[in-house]
Amino acid sequence: MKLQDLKHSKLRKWVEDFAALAKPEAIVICDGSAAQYKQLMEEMIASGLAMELNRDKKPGCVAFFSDPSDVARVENRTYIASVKEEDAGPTNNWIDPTELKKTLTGLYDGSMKGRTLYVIPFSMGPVGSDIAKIGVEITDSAYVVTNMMIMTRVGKKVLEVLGTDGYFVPCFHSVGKPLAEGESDHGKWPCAPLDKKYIAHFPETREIWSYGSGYGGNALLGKKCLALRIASVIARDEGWLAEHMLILKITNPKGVVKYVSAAFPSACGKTNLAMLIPTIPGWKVETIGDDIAWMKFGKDGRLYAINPEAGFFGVAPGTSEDSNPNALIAASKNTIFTNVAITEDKDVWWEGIGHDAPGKLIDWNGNDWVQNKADKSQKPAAHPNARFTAPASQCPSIAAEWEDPKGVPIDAILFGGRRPRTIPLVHQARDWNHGVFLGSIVGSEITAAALDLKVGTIRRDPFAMLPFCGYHMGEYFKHWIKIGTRTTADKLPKVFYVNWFRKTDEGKWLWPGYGENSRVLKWVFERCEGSAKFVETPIGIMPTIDAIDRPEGVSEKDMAELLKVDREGWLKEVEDVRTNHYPKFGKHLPKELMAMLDELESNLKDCCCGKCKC
Ligand code: O2Y
Ligand code: MN
Repeated sequence: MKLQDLKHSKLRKWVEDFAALAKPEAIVICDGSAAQYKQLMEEMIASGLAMELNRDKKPGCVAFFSDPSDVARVENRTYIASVKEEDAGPTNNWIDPTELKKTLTGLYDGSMKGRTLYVIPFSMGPVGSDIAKIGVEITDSAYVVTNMMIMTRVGKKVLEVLGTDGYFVPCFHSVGKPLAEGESDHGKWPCAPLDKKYIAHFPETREIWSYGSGYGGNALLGKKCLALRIASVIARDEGWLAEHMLILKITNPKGVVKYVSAAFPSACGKTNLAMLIPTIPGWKVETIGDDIAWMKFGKDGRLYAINPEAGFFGVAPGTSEDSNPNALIAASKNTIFTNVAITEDKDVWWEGIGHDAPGKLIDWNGNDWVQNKADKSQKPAAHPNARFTAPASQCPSIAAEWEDPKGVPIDAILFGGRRPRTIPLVHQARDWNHGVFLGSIVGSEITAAALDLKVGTIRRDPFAMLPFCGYHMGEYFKHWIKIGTRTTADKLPKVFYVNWFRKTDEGKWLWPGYGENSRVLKWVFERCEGSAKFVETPIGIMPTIDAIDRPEGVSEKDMAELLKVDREGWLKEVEDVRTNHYPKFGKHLPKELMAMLDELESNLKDCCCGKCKC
């Protein structure tokens, strides 16, 4: 397809204007065809940017290796450039939009010299669905194009829906590495230095401008940028929810189905939960999505969720037969691997894959690597944030209705995070506003030194949306409260807080996790049906000690610990929320949440012994 083939005059002019600024060598319109995907891959393999993997072991798979400075989302270079600083709120980086556009226009000037400008028309959500949103990304990275072809729906059908004047979210992306006359990348990953990287969002005009990074969430602009940061603003204005949530389907032995969405901060196992294989006989879990949920009210007053994505951009290290066999199958063909290690027979390997490295590897930096288990300081062969980009349709646990444009009716919403202490295995909110309170205090233990945070401390990540909310988080809390007034209480999802990450004082896991989490899902399911055994406690509704069958290795004492109300720990939690967390939101904090905090404190103080579930 050529630029002249674009029937949408505004889109054509937008591309022409950007091309005049970025000065690419050529312009290609992405039609989304398998032939185009193949051609781009072949070009990248020929140029040395990509490595074709073993055709027998990993058919249709390729590996890429990024620049060491470009390996993950960069939160400190991510901006919400609202007109007023106050509207971005205390949890986002803000720059005046006029100033930021001036800086970025300067950087985009000539940034695509020697490169091809690709135009990617993409749909978040099934093409043509009422809930879907269309974006168009301009990029100079064929790696981005091929990843977008897996992660979203790209091409001609999207242009047909756009017609001659349909609305699209405009997204600019450049790797920020123009080529001089005759220069080539020589197979090296192109990007700009950290201080030149910008992931910018303009919420009022609903634009995304990204520069300098070719990696993941910084460059695949449909995902975190459109489907969360910009969509959260659209959702606020239109009365729905754009959330950092997986969606799963649970079927009980009688064939009754419930749909659950769950928000956990990044690196808390959302993909594993979304693809879980239950250990309890007769129960089935299927996948609708692993990262993002858009939830809108149906005519029946219930919240319906769609997964706006078409693929998984999953973390490879730690993915194994034990932790997530479905993800391994999803990524066994037609998959793009980034920053994994490569075996001598051109297969992939990463730390936590479930078997030792088979002989000599090439690590993600391109160096020879031989596993030395005795050397505790040996650098990993795969980058800890190495990824697989795999089509969702290849996942064995994908639900038949995963692309249903109506979405699926949500029965329960789970919040959670890594909390080694205090937070029990599961508790349920008494009502919607209590659920909003639980979402607002979500936190997770820092497991790796990052973002200047100390390992072992708790980072609050409300609704797991801290890096992804496109506006003031206090106003986002208000939006959630308002959503609860839009229907009757019986139609709203029930809200739960789960914690698979409890540890003993000696640092041993109290709960085995993975497939055994199905026991907790069963209690959630039965609470939605009204059949589960429960008890009211100062923190909310909890299972009785015998309501959840114990997995092997979990003693009665462990279970009591997992389901205990730790009054002292919770009072410290209240204190932390009151002094460190809530004050950040100032006058934007909804009064309902402060009232919930006061009620929790008085419940804990009124409790007769602090141990019982009175
Ligand atoms: O590091 C990146 O660029 C990707 S981050 C990511 C990818 C898939 C799903 N979730 C996340 C996240 O950070 O929440
Ligand atoms: Mn995520």
